Amino acid sequence: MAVTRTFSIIKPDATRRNLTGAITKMLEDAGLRVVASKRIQMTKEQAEGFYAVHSERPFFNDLVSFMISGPVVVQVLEGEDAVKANRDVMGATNPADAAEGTIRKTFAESIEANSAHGSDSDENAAIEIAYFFKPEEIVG
Ligand code: IDP
Repeated sequence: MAVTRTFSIIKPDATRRNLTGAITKMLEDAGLRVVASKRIQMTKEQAEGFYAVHSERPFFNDLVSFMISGPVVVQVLEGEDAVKANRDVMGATNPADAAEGTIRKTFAESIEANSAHGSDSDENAAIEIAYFFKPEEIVG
């Protein structure tokens, strides 16, 4: 298994409840290393671009409003098969379906305010990392 990178967001519901450290510890305990991290206030345009794949979904406008409702922490994570390791510890999109011990089962408030984002493929990880980080901001 190769060491790869993925992209993570600690979402506004989690930063509002001061869970940045708790969620980062769960990511680290899952074998992931934070090689870039910054706390930002996303603009509406940034959030719309990030979630463009969902632009036809009924929840799109609410999702964009939620993602700009407060600060987020964007991170690049590195580890063995990082996309899978991150998605495993994050848990299912809907916290009602998420396994015990996952970030979303532990912290998510709803299917929308579900505390964390993680890329779903190596290809999307590369696109999402480049959307928020310059190469020199990533220090492995
Ligand atoms: P993922 O974040 O688990 O990969 P996606 O299907 O890519 O799930 O959805 C992106 C985000 O959109 C979710 O994390 C969640 O915040 C929001 N979302 C997904 N499905 C719904 C829904 O049915 N209602 C409201 N928000 C949703």
